[in-house]
Amino acid sequence: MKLALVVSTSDAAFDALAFKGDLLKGVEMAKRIGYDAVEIAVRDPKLVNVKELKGFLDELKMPVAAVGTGQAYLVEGLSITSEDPFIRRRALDRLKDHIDFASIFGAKVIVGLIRGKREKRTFERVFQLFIESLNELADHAAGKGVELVIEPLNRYETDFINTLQEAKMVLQNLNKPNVGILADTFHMNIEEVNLEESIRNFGAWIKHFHVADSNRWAPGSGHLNFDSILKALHEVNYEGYVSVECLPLPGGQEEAATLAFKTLQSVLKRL
Ligand code: LER
Ligand code: MN
Repeated sequence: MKLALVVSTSDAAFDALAFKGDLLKGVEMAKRIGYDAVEIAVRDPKLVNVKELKGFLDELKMPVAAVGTGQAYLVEGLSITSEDPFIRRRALDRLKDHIDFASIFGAKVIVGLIRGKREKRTFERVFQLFIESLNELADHAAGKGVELVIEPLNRYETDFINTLQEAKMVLQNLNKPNVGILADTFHMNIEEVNLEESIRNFGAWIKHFHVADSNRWAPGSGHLNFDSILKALHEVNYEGYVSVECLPLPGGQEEAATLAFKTLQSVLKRL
C-alpha cells in the first residue's frame, strides 16, 4: 500500500493563479513529507493547462492517484442521474473529459457527488439512470485504460449510495471490470456497522481508499483504529493507494498532513 495526499485547490481552472499556487504548494508539501502520490480535484479538465501540470508533477516525480470530480456538481449542478437530459449529457461529457485527463496521469476517476441525489425520486429510477450513465462512462474509460471508482458518501451529503453494500449492488448490475469502489473511512464511520467487517466483505471491489479520522481530522486525532482498518485492507490484498482526505486539522494543512503520514506509516510498518 502506498500513501497519497488529497491536495485541495481553490478552483479547477489551472490558469487561475490561486489553483496553480495551491496545487504547486500542495504537491511540494506532499513530496517533502514523504507521500508517494497526490490526488487532485478538477472541476473542468478543459480549463487545465495539462502540459504545464504534467511538467511540474513529472519534475517532482509525483504520480496522480485519482482525480476528484465533485466540483462539477457542487459549482455547476452537473449530475449523471439528472432527469433533465441536457444536464445529464453535459455531466456525462464532463466526466469523459475527466477520464481523458486522468488517462494522461494514469489516475482513477472518482464518481462521488456527480452521481447526484435521489431527492423525491424512487431509488429504482435513480439507480436505472445511474447504471445507464455508468455503462457509457465505463466503456469510454475502458478505451482509455482508466478505472472508475464509486464512492459511497454519508447521508448528510447524498441520499443515493451511502454504503459499500449499495455500491456493490451497482457494480453487480453494471458488470464492468474497470469500475470499483472507493471506500472512505469518514463516510464508513457514519454508515457502516463495522468498518473492518465491511472492508473484509467488500474487499474484492475496493479499488481506492480515502482516510480521515472519525472527526475528519488527520488520522491519529480521532477514535478510529487505523491498525485494524489497514490490517483488514491488507488481508483482502489491497495494493492501491491509501489517500489522506482530511480537514486541515489539527494545526493547519502541513501539520495535519504530517501527522496523517506519520500515523499511517507507522501502522503500515506494523502490518
Ligand atoms: C470526496 O472524496 C468526499 O469524500 C466527499 O465527502 C466530498 O464531498
Ligand atoms: Mn472521500
